[in-house]
Amino acid sequence: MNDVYLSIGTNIGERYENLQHAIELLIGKERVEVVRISSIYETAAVGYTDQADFLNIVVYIRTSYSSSEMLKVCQAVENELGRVREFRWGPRIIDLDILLYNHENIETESLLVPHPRMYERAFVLVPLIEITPTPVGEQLQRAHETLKQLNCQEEGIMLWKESSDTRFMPSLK
Ligand code: X6L
Ligand code: MG
Ligand code: MG
Repeated sequence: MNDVYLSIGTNIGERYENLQHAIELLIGKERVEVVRISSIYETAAVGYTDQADFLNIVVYIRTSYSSSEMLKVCQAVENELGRVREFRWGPRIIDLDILLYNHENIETESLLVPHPRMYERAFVLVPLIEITPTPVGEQLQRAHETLKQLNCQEEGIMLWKESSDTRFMPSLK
């Protein structure tokens, strides 16, 4: 079994429903076990900033899929929600990125893990740290250390719905 952290973001349409739909699709994959879901954070767009605020979460899953199979699963979920590729860093219905895959460093043409810019992005680090209170391994330790140096208010990260709120994904509670 492989331990995998995914970052999920959305800033088009019914953002909350998009997150729920993506999680339901992940739960529906027979080789994926959704173990933990962070709170939902509303985050100012970075990269290309002239677009709507995002909702971002991090999800911890266990899966027998290889990293390249998991990448295909993420892309399938994006397609099932009707994602169309517009411009780089532009608005999207849903985006699923593999942050961590076990403690591996993966460098292929289609996949870089750990996600190359995860340590610079508060919208990734805040929910990741929330669901990894005891950081195990070099990558999570670095994530925790980096976050201490970021000011979440300056970074435009707002708690939008706490994960203890059982209206979010009641099937997991
Ligand atoms: C300099 C140059 C500084 C580029 C930052 C950061 C580029 C992030 C792209 C950057 C730079 C990205 C989300 C988002 C995107 C999201 C929020 C990206 C790719 N995805 N903003 N921007 N949440 N809040 O999920 O992450 S586009
Ligand atoms: Mg992304
Ligand atoms: Mg992506």
